[in-house]
Amino acid sequence: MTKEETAGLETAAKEIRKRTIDAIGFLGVGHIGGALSIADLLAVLYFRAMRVDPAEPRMASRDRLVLSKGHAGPALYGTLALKGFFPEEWLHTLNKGGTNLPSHCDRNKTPGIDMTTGSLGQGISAACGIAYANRMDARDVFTFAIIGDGESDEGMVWEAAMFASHYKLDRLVAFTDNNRMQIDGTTAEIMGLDSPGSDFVAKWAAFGWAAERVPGHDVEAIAAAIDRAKARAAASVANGSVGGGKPTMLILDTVKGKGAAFCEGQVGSHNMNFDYETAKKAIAELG
Ligand SMILES: Cc1ncc(C[n+]2csc(CCOP(=O)(O)OP(=O)(O)O)c2C)c(N)n1
Ligand SMILES: [Mg+2]
Repeated sequence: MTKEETAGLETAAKEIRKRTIDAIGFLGVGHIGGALSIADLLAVLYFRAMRVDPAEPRMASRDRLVLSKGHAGPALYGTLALKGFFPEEWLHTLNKGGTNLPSHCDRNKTPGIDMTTGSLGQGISAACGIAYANRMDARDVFTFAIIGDGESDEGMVWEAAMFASHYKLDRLVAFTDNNRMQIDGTTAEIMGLDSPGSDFVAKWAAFGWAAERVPGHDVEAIAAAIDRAKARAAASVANGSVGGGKPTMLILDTVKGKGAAFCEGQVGSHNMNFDYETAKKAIAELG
């Protein structure tokens, strides 16, 4: 990746953060922590990795994204607005009556949203179905899915893990937003799934996935890891076995609330009240 490309993605991530903070701050409450931790990933997905067309949000040949941790919807709305899926003004209607942007993702309300989510565990399972259906329809598309580390406490996540490897869904590329915090505590104290000797990479690999750990705020590293997943899928096509390989899980080590001093690294950032003045100050600090 060129220096210019990296700088472009970093700028996109910053713009996504600004829109996310602005939208939630304008409303006064929301899931700011888990939204900000995926901004860099969303920048890489929508400004490099995914084939999407804002003018045709439902085009059959698009790559899909399922935001399984649907409470981080505002970060995806910031991304979709930046990409041109809908007018920026919509961001100030977040979670208000009659809005097209509910707090959690709804595929029937928002252009560019591929799956309704919010009930943790279900999104990754839906992503498996989408990837499987696209293969049946011989569509050359990738399905991406983002789950939370706390969400990974849901048994349904591991049912999806079994399904995807059994059916060799090598065009499914999933990410765990490993920000080490969940609703009211650290993952280490509530359900330590990523501890030395029994970590996320080993768990997903044991379920038959190609799994690796990636620094989650490094756009270049995220892009390279997605490129490797795409190369693996292309190799299985070259071998004459479309969809013959492993699904990919990238464990992104992230920081909850990344980029906003008023909430970064705090468990309390999960669903936080903050006023518009605080939002404006954090946006100015991003530069
Ligand atoms: C099935 C289900 N149970 C409980 C909740 C309530 N809930 C919303 S977010 C959350 C914590 C999720 O933690 P994590 O996946 O780590 O999210 P992040 O840190 O990325 O915000 C919980 C328990 C829910 N949305 N769905
Ligand atoms: Mg978390």
